[in-house]
Amino acid sequence: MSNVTILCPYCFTPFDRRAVQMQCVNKTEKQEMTEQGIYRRVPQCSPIDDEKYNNHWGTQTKIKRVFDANLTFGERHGWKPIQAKRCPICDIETQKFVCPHCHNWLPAEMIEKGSEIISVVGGPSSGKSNYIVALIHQLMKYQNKLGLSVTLQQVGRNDEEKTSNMYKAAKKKIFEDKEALQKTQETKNPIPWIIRLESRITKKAVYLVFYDTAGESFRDAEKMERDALYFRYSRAVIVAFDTLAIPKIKKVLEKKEIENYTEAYDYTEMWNTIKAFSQGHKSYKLNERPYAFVFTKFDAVIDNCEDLNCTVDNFLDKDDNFKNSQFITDGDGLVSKEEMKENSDTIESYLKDSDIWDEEAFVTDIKNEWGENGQFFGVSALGGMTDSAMEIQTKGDGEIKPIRVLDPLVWILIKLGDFGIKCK
Ligand SMILES: Nc1nc2c(ncn2[C@@H]2O[C@H](COP(=O)(O)OP(=O)(O)OP(=O)(O)O)[C@@H](O)[C@H]2O)c(=O)[nH]1
Ligand SMILES: [Mg+2]
Ligand SMILES: [Zn+2]
Ligand SMILES: [Zn+2]
Repeated sequence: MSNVTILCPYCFTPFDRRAVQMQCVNKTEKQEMTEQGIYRRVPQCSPIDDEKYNNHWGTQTKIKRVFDANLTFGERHGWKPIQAKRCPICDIETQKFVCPHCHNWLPAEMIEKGSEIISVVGGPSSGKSNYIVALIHQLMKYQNKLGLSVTLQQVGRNDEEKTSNMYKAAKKKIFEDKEALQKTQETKNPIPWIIRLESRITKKAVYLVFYDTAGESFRDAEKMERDALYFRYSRAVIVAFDTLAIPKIKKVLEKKEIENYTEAYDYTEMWNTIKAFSQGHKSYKLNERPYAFVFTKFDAVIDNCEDLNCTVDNFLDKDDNFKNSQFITDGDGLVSKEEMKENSDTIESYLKDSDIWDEEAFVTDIKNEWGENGQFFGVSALGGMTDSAMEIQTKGDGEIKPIRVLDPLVWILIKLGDFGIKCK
């Protein structure tokens, strides 16, 4: 435990656990007399300009003082948990850990137990934002079946930026107001969603980190520099592809006058970026890590299968609706690796077939590069299309039902191993 490397989910820079820093949390004030002889209240420990923090966020705000943790011998070697430390200025105790590179607040357990990260990436309009919310929704709902405990992290610059609160707002929008999330605005510094998954059985933990970047930023070479860090340091990646942007599917929907109100971008761009990065950095051995290649908005494939020329039998339940994962629908709660593999093979066959999706070069490329470490998934975050007002077109009882959104993550956890996922 002594020399564990922590990967900061803000700046994506790894650091040795022993280099962690602390931040003062003293909120008390004291009386101070001004030059005019008037008393005023000032903080006991005044916030200061912090270069690292301001550089990260491109701001000029003052923050509470950051200082070295000065770990004891036992803490350095991981024999003892890190105790609260006293601020060198005000002598008040704090247990708030921050990254030594960007001075952002990090979850205490990340420092205590190390961090491994799974990231979610995707091109513009690939459905990332809606997918992550649906993924969290389903994780919260089915964590027991999977033997996981899921915690939305409570760190951030302010309350709104804490994952738990970002989720609360987004969940209300999708699941109560039944509206899809809007296109993400391009910002210099997206806020990471940080979700901790811990196996109740083996106690192994991993952080699911999603930077809600506007997909456009993956297309900009300069920003790619930073985004490349995701690929370099993530143990596994979920890559979202926009199903509605596959040319064959686009054409069929247009012919049926089914309007896609979201602009469709070249869905292969993200893959080409990953491939170029992987080939340019062979030593990172990216293709030895699990990559889940996820076709989002798969409801469109199920609902238009006849026009799309494809048989979707293994995706259907007995009522001919898009079938959810077996561990959810079956009483035994066991994960079926076989079912996931079958679905992947089916998607692969659609891609290869010139009468169906006609994307042979793309699929062959992925298979050549990633082999068994890549698998295809078809998921639906919203369960149906959205209309011009972003309202989700529901079916049946009118509830929003994400389908198969957990599969990519479950497959990754099985691949990474030791998460105690029970399989058939
Ligand atoms: N049919 C269907 N449409 C979806 C689904 N999820 C998202 N969409 C549509 O796709 C649009 C884009 O989804 P987002 O989640 O905003 O995609 P994004 O990748 O975050 O996009 P950027 O923020 O622009 O990069 C949404 O506004 C919906 O109209 C789904 O599960 N099914
Ligand atoms: Mg988005
Ligand atoms: Zn950092
Ligand atoms: Zn202080």
